[in-house]
Amino acid sequence: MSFELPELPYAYDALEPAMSSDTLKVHHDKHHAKYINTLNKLISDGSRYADMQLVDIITAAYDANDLAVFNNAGQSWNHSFFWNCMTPNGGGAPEGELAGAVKEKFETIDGFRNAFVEAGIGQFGSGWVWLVRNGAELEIMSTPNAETPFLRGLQPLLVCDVWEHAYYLDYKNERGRFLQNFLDHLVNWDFVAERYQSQGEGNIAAGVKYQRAQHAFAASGEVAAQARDAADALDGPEGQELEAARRNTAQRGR
Ligand code: MN3
Repeated sequence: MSFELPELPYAYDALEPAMSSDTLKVHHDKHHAKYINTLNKLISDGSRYADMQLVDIITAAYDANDLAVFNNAGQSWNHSFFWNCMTPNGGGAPEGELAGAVKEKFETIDGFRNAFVEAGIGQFGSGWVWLVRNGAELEIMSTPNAETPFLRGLQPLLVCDVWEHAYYLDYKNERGRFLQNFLDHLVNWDFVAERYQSQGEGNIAAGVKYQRAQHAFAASGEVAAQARDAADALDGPEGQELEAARRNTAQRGR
């Protein structure tokens, strides 16, 4: 299988001035494109990854500590997700049920904002800052380089790229100011709310857990706990939905 660079869901200049056209062009057309092109070379003919969906490649390469494949596959997925997390005239505060969950965890919207910015600034070197769903609860976390929360069973809801290439042209060394502007003007809360509501379809963390359990079950007749996980996942009401969702979301970068 070979992957294609997804088109941005808006024009290059649609996020100005919070994110310049120059930044978006280089970031999408050069950086994101390079990850996808490199991945395609690494997984071409005969590779064990050749027939896998993107999320399965990420999980398998991570579990096998296959860093070149993992980094390029992870970055391919993370960037697709990141583009969807932004929208022209975005930002502000979440609404409805998601707003309630944010307040339950962070007390106020400002509490959430401060924690998100702090986590982004605190990520040493390159990486990503995320809002994730951990069961019923929301969490903020950062990941280094190409890592992604669904590998740890956490459902990604929102991400901001804090690699320097994401903000240096516009904000120089001021990562905190970039994160403030991301929250003020760019966040696509409708997309985040949609991710938050996703239980079966779109719940990539559950999909990955299910997939890993299946692999473990196939690989060993002795791993009783994992076999039980797989059986539970298959028998559960969400089993079939998850399998379909895993295929869909792997392709859509969600
Ligand atoms: Mn980037």
